[in-house]
Amino acid sequence: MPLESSDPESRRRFLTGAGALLGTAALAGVGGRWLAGRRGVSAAREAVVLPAPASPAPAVPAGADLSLTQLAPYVTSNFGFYRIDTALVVPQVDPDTWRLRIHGRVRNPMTLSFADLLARPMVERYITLACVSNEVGGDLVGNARWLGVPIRDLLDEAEPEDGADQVVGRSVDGWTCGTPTAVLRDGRDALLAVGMNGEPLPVEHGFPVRMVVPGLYGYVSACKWVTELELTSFADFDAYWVPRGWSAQGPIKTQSRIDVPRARNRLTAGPVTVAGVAWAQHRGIRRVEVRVDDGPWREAELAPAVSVDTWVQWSWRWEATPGEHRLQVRATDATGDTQTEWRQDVVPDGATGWHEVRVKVR
Ligand SMILES: Nc1nc2c(c(=O)[nH]1)N[C@H]1C(S)=C(S)[C@@H](COP(=O)(O)O)O[C@H]1N2
Ligand SMILES: [Mo]
Repeated sequence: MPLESSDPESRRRFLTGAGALLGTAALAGVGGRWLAGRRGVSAAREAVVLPAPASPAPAVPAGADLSLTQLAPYVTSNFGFYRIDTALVVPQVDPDTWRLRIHGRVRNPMTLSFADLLARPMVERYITLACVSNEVGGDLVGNARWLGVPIRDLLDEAEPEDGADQVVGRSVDGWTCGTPTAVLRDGRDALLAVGMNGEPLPVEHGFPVRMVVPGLYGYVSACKWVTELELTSFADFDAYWVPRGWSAQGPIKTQSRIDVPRARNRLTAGPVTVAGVAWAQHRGIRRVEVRVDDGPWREAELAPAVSVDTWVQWSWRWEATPGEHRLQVRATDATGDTQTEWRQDVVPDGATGWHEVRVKVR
């Protein structure tokens, strides 16, 4: 993922290139299983009937979505959700033959079928997912309503051994991510998800089953087409992106983005709504501030959010004066830490810095 460009298409191209290498390896091994039967699973997907959640998602509070043109909606549609993976060919996994093995350093290894999974009590949560290769101001972040089984319950049954501090999620195509066992067991809504916004997972988002973990970047937590959870340690195993220069640990960094106005928009002097999104999953956003041309920071208004696990929309009313201006934004998370101005590249563990937009006012 050494992705330099902010153009999503060039990211995709790079990842496709990486996928080509991976695909060759996968053909020889575990990947053969799904590539052999590649006739498409859209019919199987449409036949899936998702169970009602035992614990439904909280309602989206009134006002969570400011419904402004150009502002990312509070809930991202499945169609509009960013996609990042190394898969040259999207894995087509038959839910009837899908199995999840929980194994490695556990006292009780387990194997679950899709029916076993669907028979368990499901929870439904809004969780914002973000990519570590999202640049400041980038759009590799989205918020969906996920339906799934708490990973914590499965781990409790499998009984990890002491020292098994890493859970490796392994996809049918051989891709791996490494998640701290402690994070998966600390009570947050880490899910083995089967549903996304009321539908079975779209195939490109991991059908039939993927992981979703609030507060961690996708590359260390959000394994799509997951077929194994292997208990091991960080000392003993490096997941896919780690030998490629990325950090083994990937907690989400607090970020904020200006969606309105857009760069180089031409505005007229007078009141202008400045708005965007901010996220610090599992910590929550306490404050968003905006400033114009190095002036004083002004506190933006925060829209309500479902929980600390989602992003939040913000808005600020600006009395725009004629000329060229620079708008900047920064967020403070609920622990009191303010987003740093320090510009860091996405490698090795996520970009930092303030998003800014330059506009012309007449
Ligand atoms: N099997 C598999 N799962 C994967 C990846 C991958 O390359 N292969 N990429 C991860 C990364 S880097 C991110 S950010 C999220 C993106 O999930 P999405 O495509 O549903 O948005 O998936 C994660 N899960
Ligand atoms: Mo990612």
